[in-house]
Amino acid sequence: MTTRHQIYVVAILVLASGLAACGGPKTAELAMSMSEFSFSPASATVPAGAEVTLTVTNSGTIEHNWVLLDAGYQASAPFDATDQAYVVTETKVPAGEVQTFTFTAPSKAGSYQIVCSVPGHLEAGMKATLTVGG
Ligand SMILES: [Cu+2]
Repeated sequence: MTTRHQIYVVAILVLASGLAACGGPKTAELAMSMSEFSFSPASATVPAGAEVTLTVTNSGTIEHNWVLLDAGYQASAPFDATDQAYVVTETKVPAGEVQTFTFTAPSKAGSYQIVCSVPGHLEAGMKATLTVGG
C-alpha cells in the first residue's frame, strides 16, 4: 500500500516538472486602437492557443466594438445575428476609453477577421485581421 502510494507521488512530481519545463501556457500581448472607422494596426499576429492580453483603445468620439470572428468567416454588412453566431470574443469600448482583457487565442492556426459590430461601421470599412500562428 505504502509503496503504491509512493509511486503515485513520484509520478505526479515527474509530470509537474515536465509541465514546468515546457514553460506553461504561451502568452502574448496585443494592443489595438479604434477610431472612425478603422483599427490600428489593421493586422496582428498571436501564437495559437496563447493567453492574449488585449488592450483596446477607443481614440474616436463614438462607441466601437472589438469583435473577433471565427476562422475563415467574413462578416457581411450589416452585422447581424448570423454574424454574431461566429463571434469568438468581443468587447465594447466607449469613446475615449481603454479596456484590457484576456482571452485564449484559437488553437487552430489561420486568418481571423476583426470587425466593429456597431451598425454602419463595418460598412464604413472598420475591419482588421488577426493571424493565429501555428
Ligand atoms: Cu466602430
